[in-house]
Amino acid sequence: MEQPNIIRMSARTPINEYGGELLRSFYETMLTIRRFEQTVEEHFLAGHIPGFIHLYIGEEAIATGVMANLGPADYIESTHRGHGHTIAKGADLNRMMAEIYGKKTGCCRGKGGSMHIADFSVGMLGANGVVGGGYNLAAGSALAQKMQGRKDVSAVFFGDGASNRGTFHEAANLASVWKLPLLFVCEMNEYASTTPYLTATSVADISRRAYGYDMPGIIVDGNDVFSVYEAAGKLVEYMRAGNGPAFLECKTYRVKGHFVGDPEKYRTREEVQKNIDERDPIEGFKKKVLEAKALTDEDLKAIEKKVEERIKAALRFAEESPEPDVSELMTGIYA
Ligand SMILES: Cc1ncc(C[n+]2csc(CCOP(=O)(O)OP(=O)(O)O)c2C)c(N)n1
Ligand SMILES: [Mg+2]
Repeated sequence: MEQPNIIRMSARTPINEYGGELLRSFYETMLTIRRFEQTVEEHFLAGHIPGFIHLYIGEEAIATGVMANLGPADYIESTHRGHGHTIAKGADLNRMMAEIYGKKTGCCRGKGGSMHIADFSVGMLGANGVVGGGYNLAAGSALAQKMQGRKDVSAVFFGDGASNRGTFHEAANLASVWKLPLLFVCEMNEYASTTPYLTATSVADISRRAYGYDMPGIIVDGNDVFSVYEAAGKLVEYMRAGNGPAFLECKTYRVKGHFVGDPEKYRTREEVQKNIDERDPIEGFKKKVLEAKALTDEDLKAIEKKVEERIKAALRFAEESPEPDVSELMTGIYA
């Protein structure tokens, strides 16, 4: 029998060989996502933000490691938990925050909110409130890239729960048949809303499904930005060479509730705390770079200061922006 082309890997490059610029960008991106979301959480709970909020806290290494391999001409499709992907792809923080506040200056003129942020200027084609709604859109953007003879790729992010939607199988099959440059990035965070992973999914490793569609897969610790970066790098290189789609499975954990306000009756506080204490991607990164003496405390502090200023500015921008005009109520509607 043929061996499945699915492998497990962790980062092999010594941290000192990454170069200071890349290491600083990892820290800045992860910390920007973390602080942006903590700010959104605080202001949502204070009643300043309408709608629903799903937080990506604890999963920052995935968006950061994948996106460090992509440029503005590469496309991504995101999920209902999309702030991290959007920030890592380079969207404007001010316009993102304004969108979450439902303000006129938001990147979708305040009509989309948290679950529908898009910024085409950086190749971020959209968050998506429909679980599993991104695969076929990303297959479309990958098809466009291929037909235009570009070396660019598309990536679709999705959760363990979303991997059980039929849309996954449709897109994976077509991407394989047409050899589309489409990276499937599974964020295996152990829960789909209130449902623990193994009670609803047929395989221990979701990446095994890649085998059925004849695409290579890599499984990594999704809380280790170095492993995500290196694995995604290999798969993106494979796709840019015209070999077709690939699958990256990132093992992570959703440390926050499914949405802000989730009573979390389906798991214990101890389980959550253990993951926070032992697997936090930002704390893990800091420990590694400081131990390797690849960055100093001062390097980290300078980034922390810059991030705080950007978050404060984004919040101020959102708060001070006007509400959309009533006259815009019926514009931008496809019917
Ligand atoms: C088609 C569809 N079915 C159900 C829902 C309700 N829903 C929103 S998020 C979610 C769970 C998604 O879990 P997963 O894909 O693992 O992503 P995670 O929330 O863990 O990041 C569900 C069932 C939805 N939004 N869309
Ligand atoms: Mg999940």
